[in-house]
This record gives sequence, structure tokens and C-alpha cells, in this order.
Amino acid sequence: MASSTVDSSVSDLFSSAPALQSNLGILSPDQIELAKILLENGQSHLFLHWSEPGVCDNEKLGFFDQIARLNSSYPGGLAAYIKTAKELLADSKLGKNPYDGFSPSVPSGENLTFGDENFIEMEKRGVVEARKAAFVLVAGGLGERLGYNGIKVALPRETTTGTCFLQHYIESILALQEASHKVASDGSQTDIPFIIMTSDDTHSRTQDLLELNSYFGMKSTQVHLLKQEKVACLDDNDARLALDSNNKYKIQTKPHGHGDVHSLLYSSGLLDKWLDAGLKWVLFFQDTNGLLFNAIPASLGVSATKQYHVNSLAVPRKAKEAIGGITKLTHADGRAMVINVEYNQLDPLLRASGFPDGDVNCETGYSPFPGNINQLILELGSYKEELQKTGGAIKEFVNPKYKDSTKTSFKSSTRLECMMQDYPKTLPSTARVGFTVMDIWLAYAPVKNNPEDAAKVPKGNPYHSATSGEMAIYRANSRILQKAGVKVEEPVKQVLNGQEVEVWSRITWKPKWGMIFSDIKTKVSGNCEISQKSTMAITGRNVFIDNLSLDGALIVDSIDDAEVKLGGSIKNNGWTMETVDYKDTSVPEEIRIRGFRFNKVEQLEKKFNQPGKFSLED
Ligand code: UGB
Repeated sequence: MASSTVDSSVSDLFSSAPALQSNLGILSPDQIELAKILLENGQSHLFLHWSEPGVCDNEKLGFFDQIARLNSSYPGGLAAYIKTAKELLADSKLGKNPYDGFSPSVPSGENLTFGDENFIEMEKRGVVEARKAAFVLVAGGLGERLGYNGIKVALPRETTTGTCFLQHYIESILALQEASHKVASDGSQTDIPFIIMTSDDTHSRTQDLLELNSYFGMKSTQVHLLKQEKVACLDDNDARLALDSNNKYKIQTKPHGHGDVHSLLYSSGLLDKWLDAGLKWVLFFQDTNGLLFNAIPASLGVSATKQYHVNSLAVPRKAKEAIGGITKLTHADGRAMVINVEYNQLDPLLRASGFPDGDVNCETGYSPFPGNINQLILELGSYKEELQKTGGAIKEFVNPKYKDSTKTSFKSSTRLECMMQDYPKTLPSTARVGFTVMDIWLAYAPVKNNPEDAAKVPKGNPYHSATSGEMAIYRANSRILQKAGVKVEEPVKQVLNGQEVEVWSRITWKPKWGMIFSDIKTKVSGNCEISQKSTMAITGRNVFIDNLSLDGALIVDSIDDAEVKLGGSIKNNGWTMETVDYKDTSVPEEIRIRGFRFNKVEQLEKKFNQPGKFSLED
């Protein structure tokens, strides 16, 4: 227990909190400094319930441990947090439009069409650039809308192979790394850094998943986990911090949002290391988009060709879909920026500024505003420069749920939040900020909604569920092979967990088999056809599909030194899909949220463990 002497000016301040004052003897000088910050910022209510010295002293010290963490993990400390909160809460009470003075319009960006000459060129350029990239996955979110009990990156991306999202991301980065080294003019061999932002909700489970699986083949030194801290909750418009209802010596906390990734990267010192190592790009992505790496090489190519400081990936967006809209905002004073307007703000912004129908589809059947999929590619040099000015702080917002129209009290505590895609908001007008639009089927299929909510999504809008997320992988792979010349039979429609989805042939491959379209084309030749009821999983690298007719299930694994030709006619009873109800708790959660499981009736499974040339008959 620490004791200290307190001077008279300090004791004046402490007279506003007598219960704290009588406990000063148990606090260290650092803790007394923190107490001063709290009192100077209108937080004396936190001590109203403090007991006399000698009672609950450990809890009191624990309280200050938490305050120290909250203070050090926020740029500018708790004083800055409370000051910003007061300002934003006052604006919110007045109903101030955060986009006041700005008029929205539809921006123009780069549109890519899968498989055309430009797309292929962009992919090749992206592969060249990849060895100068670092990847950052934001995975601190709880996934409340999905309601899954585990961490989302541990969910299978598809259940044909059961490969989880994290494994797929790592294998994709490794495949890009290798492809990039192959075309490197200087023959250099650098490891692409992979950063994962976690939170208290996800940190240890993410670490365990990596360690139990030997980092899925990545060097452990390549992977860094950065944990974001939660922020203090606020009880009222005066930004009084909220105490935990079960423990009066604890502040209630909630997540601050994915925008924390910028301050964490800045304070980690990694940006300097990367600049010294000659890196040029930082790519940010989210936890459950199983199609994302189909879009990475080409969009990195766009960043390099256009020399974008910021490149956001986008897809056509359905009106009211829960993804932000990329919007050009022009201020009355002439300033303009291209920025994400979050899905809950787009409709009111449009209605307030000359679009009386708000967020609606145009004649194309989509919103005129491209949908942000929150995959950002930032140019490292300008990113570092900007963070040096801001310390990585991102413009925050507050979203209190008021009890009534007087807006004087909240239904429950609120907190400040920030989003990583708001990074460009502070950039000078000279910054090159662009975006790249790709086909939805190729690039975007997040797993965010639980089956019940997904089934209620307005007809025609995407479900963003575990069912649609998995079906999207099969659709994308089927369409890519179609474009490469394979006759993949058209899909059938099926209702799974109340959602009508297209069921394509269940085709999967490892990223090292084909990362970009020109590579995939070299793996396909002759007359090939795959029936709708088929399953095909390729886990080897040098596997060539040549005059193959598949009607059933084919599973092929091979070592890198084995060159395998998949040809001839293969027919078996294959894997059938059995429907499963999401409420059936006898089925594991990660399966029942999809609404189906495979019954492996019959398959041709081949493993090639020796170097050499082989075909399916071997
Ligand atoms: N995340 C964190 O790492 N920390 C946090 O504190 C919170 C989240 P959600 P939402 O592309 O699909 C985003 O909850 O509300 C991670 C964009 O804001 O899935 O659907 C979390 O683990 C929106 O503009 O975000 O909205 C996850 O990886 C739109 O683009 C990621 O942040 C939409 O995603 C996103 O968290 C989309």
C-alpha cells in the first residue's frame, strides 16, 4: 500500500470528492495524478460510493489500475476522451448533421471486370507489388449480429475442406508472397508482415488458434497481434463515466471500433520498420470475407498504377444494404473528399441534401453509391506522415440511444466509436484518394448475420450469413473456372435456413493452386465439364485439369514436386447436401448456422506423396 503527502492546491481539488480525499493515503503519486485528471474533468461522482480507508482498498487500487489503462490507451488520455465526448454529445443533442455544409454526389472510381485484359494486367502488377506490402486484419469485433460463440476467424470459410478464415487468409498471403518473389527483379526474399488487431474478446482465442496450428505455415515472426483496449462508457450528456452496475470500483467499457487499428499501428513502431525494409503498401481487411483475396492482387495493381495514397475496395451496393456508401462530399467552401458514409447515415444525409427518396436503387437496380467493403490499401509513406500529425487518432462519433425527445438521458450507457475507413477525413486535398469497384460475386461475401435475421433481409438484398458466405465461395470458383473454359453446370436454387440461395458445384482450391486468373488459366485445358452435384477439392499446387468430366466427388492432394493431371470421366455418387435447422443444437454451431451439412456418400480421393508426373489412374 502506497502513502504520499498531498499539497494544499491538490487538497482543494480533492475537497469536491471527500470520500476520495480520505483515501488519498493509500494511493501512489501516479494514482493521485490520475485522480486529479478525473476530478478536473467532472468525474467526482465516481467516488461517491467509496468506503473509508481500510475497507475495499484492493478494489480501490484495482480501480486506478483500470483508470491507468484507459488513460494510456487513448491518444491524449482520459482528459481528451472526456473533452471530445462532451463536444460530440452536445452536437448529438442539438441534432447536428456531421456532414453539415457538404453535398453528396456519386464519385467516379476504377471499375474492374473480372478476366478482361485490364483486370489481368492489374493482377500481374499487384503480384509484383505484393512483396512490398503488409497485411492488417481487424479482428477485435465480437460479431454480435452473427451471435457465434467462438471467434469469427475460426469459422470454416467453407465446409468442403473445413478450412477456417484465418488459415485461408494466411495461405493467401503466403501464396502472394511466393508469387511475388518469383517475379522480383532483384530476387529478394522478404516475408510479408501479417498484423492482427484483437481485443479482450478475441485475443487469447486468436493466439491459441495460431499456436495450435503452427501459424498455418507462416513464420511466427511474421505475425504480430496488436490488442485494442475498450473505452469508458458514458452515462449522460456531461460525459460522466459509467460505473459497472455490479462493481462500483469498475468503469463500464465497450469496444471503440475498428478505427483503433491506426493508433495501434502508429504506436507499435512497425511502420518505421516497414519503411526501413522498403515496404510500400498497407492492406487492411475484415474478419469474414472469404472472397477478399480474389480482389487483392488487381486492386493492389490499381493502387500502384494510379499511385493512390488511399484505395478503398467497393462493390455495387443494394439500397439499405448494411454496408457503407462511397460518396463524394463537396463543401460549400469548395473542399471535397471521397469517403465512406456509413450505412445508418447515408439515408438521412441524402434526404437532407436534395435526394428526397434517400437511399434507393437507381435504374441499374443498385444504389448509385458504390458499397464499401472496408478493404483499404494505403500507401505506407504518406500513411506514416499523416499518422505523425494525428498520432493515429481517427475522427470519432457517438450514437446515444435517448430515453425521449428531450435528449437529456440515455436508455443505456454510450461511448465514443471510430472506424478505420474514416482515416482519409483528415487528409489534405492533395492526397490521391480513390476506390476500385469489383463484381460482388468475385470480391464480397461476409458472414455477419445470424440465420434468423438473414432470413428477414429484404428480398433481393444479400443475406451476409454463413449460408450465403459459403455458397458465394462455390459460385465464385465455379464462375472463375467457367471463364477459364470449364463447362461448370448452372446452379440450382435451394432454401437453407429460410434463405433462398444458388447452389453451385462445390469447387475449392488452395490459394497456392491459383492466386490470379492468368495462373488459373494455365491449370485448365481441353474439354472439361463439372456437373452441379459435383464436389471438387484441390489442395495440391501442380494439379492440372485436362479433359476432365466430373459427376461426383473428387478430392486431390499432392506434394509440390508431384505434377498431377486430372482427366478422364469420373462418376460416383458424390457428396449430398442434407438440410439442417439452425435451431437443432445436436449439430455443431458452425455447421447448423449454414443450414446444411455434407453426407460423403462416395468420392474419388487421391494423394500424391512422391515427386514425379501422375494422372488419376496412378
Ligand atoms: N472490429 C474490430 O476489430 N474492433 C472493433 O471494435 C469493432 C470491429 P463489423 P460493420 O464491409 O461489410 C463495417 O461489426 O458494422 C472488426 C464497415 O464499417 O463487421 O458491419 C471486426 O472484427 C461498413 O462500412 O462492421 O461495418 C470486423 O473484422 C461496411 O463496409 C470489422 O472490424 C461493412 O463493415 C468490421 O466489424 C462491410
